[in-house]
Amino acid sequence: MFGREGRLVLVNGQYRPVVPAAPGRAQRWRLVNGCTSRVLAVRLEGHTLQQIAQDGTFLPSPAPRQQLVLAPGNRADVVVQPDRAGRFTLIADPYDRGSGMGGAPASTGPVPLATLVVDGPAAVAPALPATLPAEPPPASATATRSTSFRMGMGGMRGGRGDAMPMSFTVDGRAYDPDRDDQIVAAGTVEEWTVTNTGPLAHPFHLHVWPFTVVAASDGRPPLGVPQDVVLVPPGGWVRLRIPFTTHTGRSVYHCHILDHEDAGMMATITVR
Ligand SMILES: [Cu+2]
Repeated sequence: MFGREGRLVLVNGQYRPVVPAAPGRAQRWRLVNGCTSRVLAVRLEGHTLQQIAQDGTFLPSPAPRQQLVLAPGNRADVVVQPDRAGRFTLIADPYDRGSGMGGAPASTGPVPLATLVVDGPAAVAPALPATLPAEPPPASATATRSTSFRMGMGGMRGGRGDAMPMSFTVDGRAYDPDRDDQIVAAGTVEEWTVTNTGPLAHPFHLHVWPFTVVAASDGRPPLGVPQDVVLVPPGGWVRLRIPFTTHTGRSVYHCHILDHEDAGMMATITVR
């Protein structure tokens, strides 16, 4: 129900690798949450992560983060500037993904991911640029649309005692690649409200057309730049602005918890 989480979290295929660094020398890390279900709330002991990009596009300016929350599929570029020698653990803190239908909480951790080992002669860290080449978000939308992630309770089938599987759907329908779920007129900018009717957070991922988050029901401040995965809080919603101005064609959107997607929490979108 929560999506399977592996026993180990690997970094570049390695278990708790060492990342060498020199004091004062900046490193750019491209963090990708490639986990099937786990939300990674990442922090580096003794350091502030300077986030410069999300899902491959620049933020307007470097944003200092004590902790960076990455849903499965999310990416972030961060600059790490160690200012002293020492060993510092990169940690994924427990993150509350909500709960399952029976109320069991979905949270694990903390998980040590890697160790930054800083030693050697000190260098002077260059200053980060004050502004970054961020794409401006679309100013307004010309159409609205709603869609919802739904998780249904399993149960016993009428008297025969067969267990019915839980259902994972978009708008109550399991994925059918031959069905058109959303048809969008090419050239429009749409505002989508993506709701989550269940008690567990689902990461929404739209292929092909990046979106800018306008607001979220949990009050998270939007990043204000295009991204392609956003966590929809339990019993909540996110509002997205999506320019369908670059490509026509057919694609999909889905929950980025792979077990949910595989069970049917995916839908088609056709832009024409
Ligand atoms: Cu999901």
